[in-house]
Amino acid sequence: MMHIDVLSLFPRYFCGPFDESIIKRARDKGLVDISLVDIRDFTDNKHRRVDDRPYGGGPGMVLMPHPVVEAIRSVKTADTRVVYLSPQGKPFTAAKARELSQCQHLVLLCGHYEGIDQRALDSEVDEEVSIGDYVLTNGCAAAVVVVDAAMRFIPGVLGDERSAEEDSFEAEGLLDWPHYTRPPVFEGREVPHVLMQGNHKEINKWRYAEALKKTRHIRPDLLE
Ligand code: 4FV
Repeated sequence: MMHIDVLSLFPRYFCGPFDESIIKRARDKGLVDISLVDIRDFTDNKHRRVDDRPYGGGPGMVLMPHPVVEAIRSVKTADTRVVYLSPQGKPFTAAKARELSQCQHLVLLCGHYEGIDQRALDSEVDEEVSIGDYVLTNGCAAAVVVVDAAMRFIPGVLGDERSAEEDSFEAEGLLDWPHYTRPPVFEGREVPHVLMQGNHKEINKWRYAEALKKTRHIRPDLLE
């Protein structure tokens, strides 16, 4: 079973995303164990302060090193992978999601304020990952994205294993083909006939062609 510790200043942030739908079912089925750690529980001052002003000046506050390293060390073992979510990280991809899904123990460190004291990162973090080139109010949202994407690669999490294998970006690295279901005609718009004929060779050819067309149009970079 994969064990994930999510370290943040807002453990309650995760109550919704981790207690619904596929993630909830996976936890209930014992396919993954997710624990929420409050970094503020590891402060060394009676005011439970976790942030302070940046050396060298500038706007905002910085997360202090002590509570961060103590929080990480409180859960870290020999086979732990510590991932810090930050805009300075490597772009998060399906390949990274699959890689992280194979970890026995994953620690996700969620930033806040302007960032975390670099000495804590140098001391305890294995890698930095970014979910995109924009700035969030805190790293918790990024941790939800990483947990959700990684868990889909854990056998038994998705109803049908094929789903993760046939994902966008997985099969051939293309965007997905268009999907249709009943009714056969909706507001005058019909379902493409090839999908109604039951000829799976023709269906797969059509789907691949549609995926390629969409990828060329929306994400030509994926074809390079
Ligand atoms: C982020 C990202 C992100 C930066 C300041 C939290 C925020 C605050 N994390 N991918 N993009 N983090 O914007 O992962 O500390």
